[in-house]
Amino acid sequence: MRTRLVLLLVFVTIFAVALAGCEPAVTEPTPVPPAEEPGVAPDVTPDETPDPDEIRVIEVDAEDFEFSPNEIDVEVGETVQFVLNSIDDTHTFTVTPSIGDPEVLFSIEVPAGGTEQVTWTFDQEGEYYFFCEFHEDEGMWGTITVSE
Ligand SMILES: [Cu+2]
Repeated sequence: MRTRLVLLLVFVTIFAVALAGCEPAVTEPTPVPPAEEPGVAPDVTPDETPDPDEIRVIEVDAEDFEFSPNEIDVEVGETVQFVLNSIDDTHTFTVTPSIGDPEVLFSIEVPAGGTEQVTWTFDQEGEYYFFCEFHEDEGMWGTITVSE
């Protein structure tokens, strides 16, 4: 009687273990990967932003009572960034609509060794004038020709 019970227990145990051991193999068929949409790649749109409002940078050196360049051509409607580099002294880059016109459109002052910049859009054609407020009499001036 006792041996039977032991045998039964052993049998049950073996059966349970066998069942448990089989279970994964039976209930887990070969895992099918969920629909992962292999075509979906990270967003890789090319970073190519065309800039219609491109700003032209014009560097102007102020040195020895001269601007270089001292003749600048600009198209009507063009936006220009002037970068004034002062080499040897404090200078200004002062722009008027024409020679002798008291109206100052803009003016930047730069100490020796410094750099300043100003961005301006020329909406009207004309012969603009620029000069250094300190050294105009020494010939420190130039022209900006704005044309179509
Ligand atoms: Cu000057």
